[in-house]
Amino acid sequence: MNMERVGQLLEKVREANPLIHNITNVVVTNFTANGLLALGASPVMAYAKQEVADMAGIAGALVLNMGTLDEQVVEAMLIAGKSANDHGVPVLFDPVGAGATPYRTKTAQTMVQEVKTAIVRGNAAEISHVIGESWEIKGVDAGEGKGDVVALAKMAAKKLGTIVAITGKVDVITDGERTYLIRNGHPILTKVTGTGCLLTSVMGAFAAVDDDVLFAGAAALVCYGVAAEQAAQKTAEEGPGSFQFQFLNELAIATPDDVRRKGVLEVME
Ligand code: ATP
Ligand code: TZP
Ligand code: MG
Ligand code: MG
Repeated sequence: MNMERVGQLLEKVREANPLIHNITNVVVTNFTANGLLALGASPVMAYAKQEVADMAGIAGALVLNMGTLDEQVVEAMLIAGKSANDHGVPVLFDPVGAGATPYRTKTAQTMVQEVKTAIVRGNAAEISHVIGESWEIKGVDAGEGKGDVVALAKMAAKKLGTIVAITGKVDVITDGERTYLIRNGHPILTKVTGTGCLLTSVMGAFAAVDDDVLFAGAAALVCYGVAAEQAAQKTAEEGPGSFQFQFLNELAIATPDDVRRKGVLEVME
């Protein structure tokens, strides 16, 4: 039943071709735009403070990613986020590297205070630092923290009043009450930069087409993980370069039936 719905949502994204406004980092910009296009969404990157309110207001979702911060980007994110809130546009936030430096941690905390987010997605370390808990972190990669990721996600969701997704070997998404676990994906995703950032934008595309943002986020995690598995099956032995290209292909060609057959989505009571 759930997997049927995941497949339907994938089709809905492709039919609706939602406009996704991204304010993201310089590392992943091109990969993110190509990944959204492959999936069937319509990406736009717009940063000028003179236009971000207008762009966010007409988007299907706004994705704020703090991978390469500076003062102007932060100002633009706050303007865009507030406009999205005013227009009922879901805001997704990726607190890249929160905890790595005080500036990143402070900015992430400001963002979740000033902007009403629909989904915050990050690794366990980033999410823990957004809520003021400590978790080992190195740069933008999560350390091998030992905490309970489900408990952390629920605590963050309740504290921030938003849906929280923590990704890694297993992905967790929760609104603090309902929780899904997703066991798709492949370790080679960790060898291509921007696979987390693109994922947050892909979740934006799913959130843009369904009001049940928790399920839409879970569906995005399943589809993304299945596309990665299919790409890895064809290219993992060659290495991350071949995988990266094939992954874009699989975002475009993975079918609702692939997702139904290979998706692993658990509901936690
Ligand atoms: P990090 O900086 O910790 O790598 P990130 O922002 O890149 O974080 P990830 O947690 O790597 O985000 O998530 C990106 C995608 O990679 C998700 O679909 C996730 O399920 C997948 N993924 C990450 N690690 C693994 C793993 N060991 N096995 C399978 N899939 C994984
Ligand atoms: N440095 C700043 S942003 C960035 C790097 C390497 C990309 C991080 O991408 P992801 O998706 O979190 O791996
Ligand atoms: Mg990663
Ligand atoms: Mg990341």
